[in-house]
Order: sequence, then structure tokens, then C-alpha cells
Amino acid sequence: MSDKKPMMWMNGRLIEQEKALLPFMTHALHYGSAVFEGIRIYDTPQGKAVFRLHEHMVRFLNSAKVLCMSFPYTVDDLIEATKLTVRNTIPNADYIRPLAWYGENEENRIVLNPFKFKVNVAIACAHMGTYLGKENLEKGARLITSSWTKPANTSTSLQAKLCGNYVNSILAKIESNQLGADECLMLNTNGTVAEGPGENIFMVKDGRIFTPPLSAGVLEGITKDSVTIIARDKGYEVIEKELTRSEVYMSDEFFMTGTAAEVTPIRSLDQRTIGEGKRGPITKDIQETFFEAARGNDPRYQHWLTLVD
Ligand code: PPE
Repeated sequence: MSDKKPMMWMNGRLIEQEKALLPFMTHALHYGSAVFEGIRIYDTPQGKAVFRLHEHMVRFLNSAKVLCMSFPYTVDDLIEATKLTVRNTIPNADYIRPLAWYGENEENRIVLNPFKFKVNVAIACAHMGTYLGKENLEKGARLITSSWTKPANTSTSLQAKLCGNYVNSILAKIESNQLGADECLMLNTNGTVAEGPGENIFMVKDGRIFTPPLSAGVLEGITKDSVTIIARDKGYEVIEKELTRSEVYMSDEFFMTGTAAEVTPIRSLDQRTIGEGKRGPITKDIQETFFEAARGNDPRYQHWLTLVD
């Protein structure tokens, strides 16, 4: 073990991660007025690489815009800051967490409107490992339908990664784990399928692949985009359409995608076995190519990787 302290980037410079302590009056701590990203680091034959870094930073700035945050960093600045952070963090880091938040105001006042509060931007790394269990990448995870619905597109901005939105995901996650499931499926206020608490979803039926549109109340996932491109390159039809819970029960295959979840097959929903109750052939085909792409073994998708060194 090296005795080098893990570093993170905050407001333009590297600091020791353990020294990143925040004041109690931080607006975001009280109200969730912050935006974040989650980005994966993969080991590739060329060294450590960040998956779709540019797209994540574009979304990060768009999320900040929705919250009327301004900060003086461009996408390119944030890409350079990320590379610097990855080079100076813990050795087994596989996940990057950019976060921008409203901090304190000068008069220490407690008010909802964050306009007079300082905006802070930071990038740190962590070890995430497999999100829904290593064995479930093959066996498939078990889902329940959450009793919590996703907020409507009229309630908040679901295409922005607003920290406050994630209280809904946390409630759903607590419930699914308390009930013995690995994860949950969340419906929207119209009763159709939205996504997971931190994943987009895909359903396979009769050889075609379906996923809900943004109007169903989902994040515009970067893994969802990668999987759609991979699937279409393989000749599968990928169709965006509203899905019902029953359609999922009757589907041939079902899987979740996300930076953290990668491509995770689902074996059951509400104790109903999906398809054969294990990773289906189309899911396997797409999952394998996804991992080859992320690990730098597929030249077709090399442009998705940013080398760190
Ligand atoms: N929907 C939601 C609600 C979501 O949070 C994520 C990412 C996705 C879909 C998939 O998006 P993308 O990562 O761009 O493919 N969730 C992040 C946070 C997970 C966490 O537990 O924290 C992630 O996967 O990094």
C-alpha cells in the first residue's frame, strides 16, 4: 500500500479527500440543491479509461443549468479535472462522482432561493464494484414493483440529475431491500413503467427490444444510449414505447442499464419469473459487447473511452 493520501478535486484544485468537510449551513445539505454524475472507470489494454466522459460532463452542465447554477468550468475543464483526480485517487477506484452544490451565503441566512449562495464543484472517486451483485450479472436480479411512484415530469426535472430527486429513489431502494428484492421497478403517475431508482430498463419481446421514452419520466441514460447503439449495430430493433407492468411480466427478457448497474439481467418481477428466469440470449449478447466496449476490446466503440494517463 502506498502512503499517498487519496485526493479529490474541489473548486479548481486537488485536496485530500478526508479534508473535504462542508459547513452546516450548506444549502444543498438542507434541501438537496445539488446536481451530480456517476461515471465508470475501466481497466483497458491501454490503461485506465473513463467511459463516455464527455457525454457525462455535458449532462452535468445541463443539470446545473436546470438548477440555475453557474460555475466557471467548461466540459473540457471538467474532463481535465477528472483525469487529474483519477490519477491521484485510491488505486482501486472504478467510479467517479462529480457534484455541484449550493453552499453558504454570506449572511448565513436560511432561505429556499439559492441565488445568493456560493456554487461549489467537486470530483471524487470511489470503489463501487458490481451494483446489484456480481452473480446477478449472470443469474439476473430479483425485482419488485415499488409502492413509490416516480415524480411526474411536471413535478421536477427528471432529465436533470438533481440530488433532491434521489430521495424518491432512496425510499424505493429501502423498500425493495426490506422486502428481500435486489432492486425495484418504478411506475410513473400514469401507471406505466418508468425506470429503476438508478437505472433505465429494457424489455425484450419476440426478438424486439423496448424501452420507455423520456415522457414516461426517465433519465436520459448514457448507458441506455450505449446499449441502444450496440443493439442496433447488431441488427436488433430498439423501440421506445410506453410499457405496462403486465407487459413486463409477460416479456421474454428484461434488463436494467446504468453506469453503476452496467447491464444487469432481471430474472423476476414481483415473484413472477421473467422468460426462463435467467439471463436471456439477447441480454447476454448485448451485455457481452457492452463490457468488451467498456474494457477497450472493441475498436468500434473505442471513441467512448478517455484514457487517463
Ligand atoms: N435512471 C436513474 C434515475 C439514474 O439515477 C441513472 C444513473 C440511470 C437511469 C442510468 O443513467 P446512466 O448512468 O447515464 O446510464 N444512476 C447513477 C447513480 C447510481 C447511484 O446509486 O448513485 C449511476 O448509475 O451512476
